[in-house]
Amino acid sequence: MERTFLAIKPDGVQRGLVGEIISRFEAKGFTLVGLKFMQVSRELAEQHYGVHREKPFFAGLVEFITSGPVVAMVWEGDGVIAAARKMIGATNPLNAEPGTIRGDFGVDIGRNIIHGSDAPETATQEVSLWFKDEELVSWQSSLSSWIRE
Ligand code: DAT
Ligand code: MG
Repeated sequence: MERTFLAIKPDGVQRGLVGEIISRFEAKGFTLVGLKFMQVSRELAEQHYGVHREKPFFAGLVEFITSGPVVAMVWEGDGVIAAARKMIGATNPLNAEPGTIRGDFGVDIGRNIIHGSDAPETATQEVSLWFKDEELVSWQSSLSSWIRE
């Protein structure tokens, strides 16, 4: 079953958007299989954003993601990787459509509330970077037959 890694960034936590954001993925019909509230180390931040190492915003990005607690999550369901990216919206919240998380709650690319894996390969990498196998729980909601045919 497809899984993706999502993280509510320090701005989303500080602004009290944790419940709202989790509610959206629950209501959509995806399944939460991993969840932790944590302070991100510099090492984890640099690994997670390694692809952006050469970018001018890299130092600020690492500073920001380590500036306060985050909510790290793994969500499961067919199509969850692409659907979560759509629900999150464009990287710059000013370009993100209303109805998306960034479109509804953000105005600044450096405070864009939530991270979501962008493809199957990165989802696999990020899930294993952030979670140990034993921290992930396979389960099926009793509502599943009302969510998928
Ligand atoms: P996304 O988070 O939509 O996958 P990304 O992978 O291109 O976007 O960049 C990772 C994060 O880096 C992004 O959420 C915010 C920050 N970022 C990206 N481009 C930026 C820029 N031009 N200036 C400042 N921060 C930027
Ligand atoms: Mg990205």
